[in-house]
Amino acid sequence: MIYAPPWSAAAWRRFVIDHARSKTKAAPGRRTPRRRPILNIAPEVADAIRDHRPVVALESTVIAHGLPRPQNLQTAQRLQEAVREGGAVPATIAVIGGKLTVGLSDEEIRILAEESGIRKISTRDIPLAVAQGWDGATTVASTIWMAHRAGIKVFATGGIGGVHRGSLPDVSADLPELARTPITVVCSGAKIVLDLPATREWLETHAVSVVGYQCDELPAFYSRGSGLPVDASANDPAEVANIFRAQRDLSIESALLVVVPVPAKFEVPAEELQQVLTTALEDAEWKEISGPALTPFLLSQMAERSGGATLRANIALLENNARIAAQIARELV
Ligand code: PSU
Ligand code: MN
Repeated sequence: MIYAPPWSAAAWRRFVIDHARSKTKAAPGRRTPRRRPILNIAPEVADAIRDHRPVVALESTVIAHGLPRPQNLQTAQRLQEAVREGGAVPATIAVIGGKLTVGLSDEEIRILAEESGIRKISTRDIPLAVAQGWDGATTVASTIWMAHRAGIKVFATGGIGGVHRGSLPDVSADLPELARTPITVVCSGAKIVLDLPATREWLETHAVSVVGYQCDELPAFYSRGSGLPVDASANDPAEVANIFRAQRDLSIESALLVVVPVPAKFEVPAEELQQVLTTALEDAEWKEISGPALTPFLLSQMAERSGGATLRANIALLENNARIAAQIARELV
């Protein structure tokens, strides 16, 4: 089966790519172009998509807000290399000057990693960012929104957002976006800072299939296990590709969530994390930190209080996921 992006499929992709390549010219007698490109796709990425070569999308919130400097910039570059080592073209995604950009330049990545005041852009922010010309890093939600519309089939990250703990209901926009975006998402589950059982239930309710990559338990990010079940296991990239193809053949519109445990030698056992986490959560409540600021705050607190162990685990799993995502993308062309 030929994989079809949404709306009028091939025509849409041609429109997006052709318009991203050449500057849109105004029709004679008109002051502004009738149609503007919706996505700004880097030529290398656009060529790979058009020629049906493997591409892996990467998010940028993890660069701008999820990791401390200078490890964030190094990791962003390492993730792109890991995708290339795995045999695919990397497409790191963000919003640059209001342009929805698929495939960032080295300079754009540096800006996201080093400048202050970079926004965190979720799906609801996309139209605001476009209209007001923002610079911003994209979350899992907004990254897969763009990646899918560019015709990319595989996305890699560290951890997805989920249902937060606490009395105020806070559910990441990552979850509803996973429920309506047909793309393969490779990650290491959701972070321990979240309510993992509630997140697992949400995925089930909204029909997002969860496949354990060489594992039969949902990983808990820094830890290899959570005690929560996956829906099926896959042993290699070809098996994952098979499941995604079945989803597309059935016109299922949700993502395929592929969960990969952190490499064993970087694992931080869940019991060790508990103390660190409890303190970080108390701190967040004391300082009244909530909304989009909560995830980055908890991550940095935990890295500090674990002597860097959570940070090393985070970087190791990101790289591992990027490499596996590339192998899956190769099976899907
Ligand atoms: N998990 C990480 N690091 C991160 C994030 C998740 O280990 O930086 C980011 C991702 O971009 C994810 C976002 O999409 O946090 C979720 O934020 P929120 O809970 O505000 O939706
Ligand atoms: Mn939130």
